[in-house]
Amino acid sequence: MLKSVLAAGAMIGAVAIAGTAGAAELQVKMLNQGSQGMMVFEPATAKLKVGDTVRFIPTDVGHNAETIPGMWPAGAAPVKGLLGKEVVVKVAKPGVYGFKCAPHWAMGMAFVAKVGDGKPNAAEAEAAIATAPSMAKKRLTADFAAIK
Ligand SMILES: [Cu+2]
Repeated sequence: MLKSVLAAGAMIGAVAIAGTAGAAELQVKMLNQGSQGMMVFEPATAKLKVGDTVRFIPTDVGHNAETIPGMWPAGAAPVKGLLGKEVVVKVAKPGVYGFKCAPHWAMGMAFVAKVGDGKPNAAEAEAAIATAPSMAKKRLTADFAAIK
């Protein structure tokens, strides 16, 4: 309970109105140490509107943000950010978007966004948790519960 309250607070604090047609930008930090543990995206989950953007900020070096195979809406362009570089992703289609940090995927470094109702690929994305490394599986299971 406390965990979800903290996550919600962080999310509200990080969403800034971008000025165009109600679209918002969510800032996600890539951290060596966050409130939920080591090697994390913070926040680790979000519920977004179609047309919002997510800005991944490498607060610590050695992280990237890229598409998790099987956790991406059909027709949305896959993302592969460079190590230590900011990446801005516009979520233009409804669905569930999973991002991982490639160097820390085995440690469970992942971020999941539900965009709109998430339905186009929600079931498929959740099923893809089974293919993740064990630490990622654990975090993703909690992340998917948080965006329902
Ligand atoms: Cu990382």
